[in-house]
Amino acid sequence: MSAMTVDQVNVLFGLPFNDLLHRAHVVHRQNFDPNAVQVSTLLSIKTGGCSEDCGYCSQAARYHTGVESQPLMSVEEVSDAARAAKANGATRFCMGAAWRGPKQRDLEPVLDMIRAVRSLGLETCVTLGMLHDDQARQLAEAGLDYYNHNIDTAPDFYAEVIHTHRWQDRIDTLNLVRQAGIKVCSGGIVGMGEARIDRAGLIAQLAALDPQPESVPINLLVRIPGTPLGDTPALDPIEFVRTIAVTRLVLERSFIRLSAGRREMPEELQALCFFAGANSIFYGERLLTTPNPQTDRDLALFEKLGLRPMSPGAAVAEEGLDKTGS
Ligand code: SAM
Ligand code: DTB
Ligand code: SF4
Repeated sequence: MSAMTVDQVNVLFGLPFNDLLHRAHVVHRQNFDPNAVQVSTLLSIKTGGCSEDCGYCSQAARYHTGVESQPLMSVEEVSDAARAAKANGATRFCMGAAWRGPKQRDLEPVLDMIRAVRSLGLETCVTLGMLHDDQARQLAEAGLDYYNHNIDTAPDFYAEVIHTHRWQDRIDTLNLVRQAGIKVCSGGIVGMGEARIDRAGLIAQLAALDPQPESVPINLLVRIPGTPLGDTPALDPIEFVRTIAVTRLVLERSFIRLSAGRREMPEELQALCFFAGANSIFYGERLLTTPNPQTDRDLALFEKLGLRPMSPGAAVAEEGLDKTGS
């Protein structure tokens, strides 16, 4: 679907639930194997002590969240973690650093990590904050497959949550990533106290990226005590499913990752999200600083739902693709 206005996206949010889920599922089947889920494992390669003030984040130095700062890991430690992730069935390895953006002396070891993870036959993804100059090109040269950089929320709501950088700075980095030929992973967080129109704004902005991001993580806020958003009321789970369904309708060919917040989601809620068009997860017992579901629970859920992990690079699966949408 081509880019839509915020109001058009908002209309989709207001559809009767059954109509919305049916439409989203038909679009999902037209573009993907509905029973295959892309599986990524996340590792925090540098934790805490971040200069930024993102109101949801456990790693901002200014909030007292109990997260212990840890310096950049060694290439060997990262390689070991990637090998273990591969042995557990992950096909993509995502490395996250709590930086506003990397300094050149930080970037060099990260380039080595990318080469090392790639050499194991895993897809690579990093999320390092804002990039400048030719950092994106250096990442591309090291063989990076994906750069994760979330626009997080609608432009109008952004300044309610983050004051140390601007929404437009995120877009500027995404443009550098795209120009360097790296695939884009960009999504956002819901459940931060935003209104539905802000969720529509987030999705409309993601859809307006040209080309649209290959991967779209939808995070449900993990409420971290000590952060400004630590006491935010929970988002209604049905509204969360609607968010996934609308994202599928508007970003027809993007992978939609059911990201943070899965640990608090009952199986039936996750199942509805997979039906509504989510087809990627973080797999492994930790996100960055908070727990993710146990791997045996995820495997049991896959088994119950007849889902299977997707092979790497299968952006549009030929097998099982249902052009009729039936
Ligand atoms: N520092 C880099 C940056 O901000 O881009 C990379 C790491 S940052 C932790 C990556 C993303 O994780 C954020 O943009 C946000 O979307 C997500 N995130 C962080 N804390 C979260 C939380 N408590 N709940 C849900 N998502 C969160
Ligand atoms: C994304 O969209 N979600 C991930 C990853 N990209 C880097 C991070 C989720 C973080 C959840 C809170 C934590 O563990 O600190
Ligand atoms: Fe820093 Fe990223 Fe957390 Fe913001 S989201 S405080 S930039 S680690």
